[in-house]
Amino acid sequence: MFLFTLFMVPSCRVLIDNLQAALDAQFDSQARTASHSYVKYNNWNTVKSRIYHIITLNPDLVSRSVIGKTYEGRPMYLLKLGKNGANKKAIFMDCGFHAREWISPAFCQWFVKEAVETYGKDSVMTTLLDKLDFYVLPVVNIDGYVYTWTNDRMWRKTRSKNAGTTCIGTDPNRNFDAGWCTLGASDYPCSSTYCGSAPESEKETKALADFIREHLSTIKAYLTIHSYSQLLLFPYSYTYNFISHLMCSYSFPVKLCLISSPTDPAAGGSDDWAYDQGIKYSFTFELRDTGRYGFLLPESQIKPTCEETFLAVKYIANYVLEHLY
Ligand code: DDK
Ligand code: ZN
Ligand code: ZN
Repeated sequence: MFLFTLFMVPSCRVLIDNLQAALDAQFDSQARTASHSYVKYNNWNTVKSRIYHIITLNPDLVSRSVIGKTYEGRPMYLLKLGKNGANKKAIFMDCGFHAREWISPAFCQWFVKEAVETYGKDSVMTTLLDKLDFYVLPVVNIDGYVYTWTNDRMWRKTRSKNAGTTCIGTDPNRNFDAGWCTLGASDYPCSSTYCGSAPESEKETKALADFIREHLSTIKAYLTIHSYSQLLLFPYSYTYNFISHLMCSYSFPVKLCLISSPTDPAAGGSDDWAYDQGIKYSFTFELRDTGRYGFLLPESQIKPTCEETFLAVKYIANYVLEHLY
């Protein structure tokens, strides 16, 4: 959202004047070990082993499948959470579309942990997992995520090669077949919002879209987790929507404002595409913060961010369960 806004508005504003200080400040948690922690940012290897661990400990609630491979050949793991049951409807949630939005994969991990820990204790979560399945894709753009740990913390796109240029990558959230590359996306491969050579040109977006197409009869909600801005966005972003809804709802259990993005079009997004497939509860989350740290959100904010977002996801899931269609 942030970079995109820069293109759209005539004037710019410096949000972070000392980037190195912000880079250092993100690792402010006390626990500095190589092992996994839910209140730290974890690299892909650590996330991967934690996924394996959680399945081993909760075989009756969590299972794993591979929905495809990334451009660089990494398996894309999809977790399925829920008690075994017949004809269950499902909620699909993904994290880590954009490599530098580290709080996003942190939330998907938190969600899985919190769901299995509160099953059998919290009555709402117990009902949710008894009656629904959650498909959780913890990191969509794994290659990009790895690259932010090894080379460039601020990388956003995939890591695929583009013909005729040395510029790398496509914006996975401009790569879906929903008004593809019309508004708020670039057809220039060097742009951070490059839409790709065609809809689903990226192996990662193709794998995600294929899975959703194959499970359309069961998937009733699509949630995609990004940062930052603290917004909850609903379709469409591929058209100018002059009916702007801004509701910072008081009944909603989080401090998030719900908007459709009328002034900031962004065609080719997964939420709009999922909505067009008939999934009527389709939302993009933009987690903390509002710009103080931006993508470099300090680790001390992982817990509060995940707690408030968990409430929101639980609330939406419960609503979907009570309004099955
Ligand atoms: O992809 C973006 O630029 C942001 C998340 Se960083 C979301 C844009 C609005 C929703 C796109 N359908
Ligand atoms: Zn964003
Ligand atoms: Zn994003």
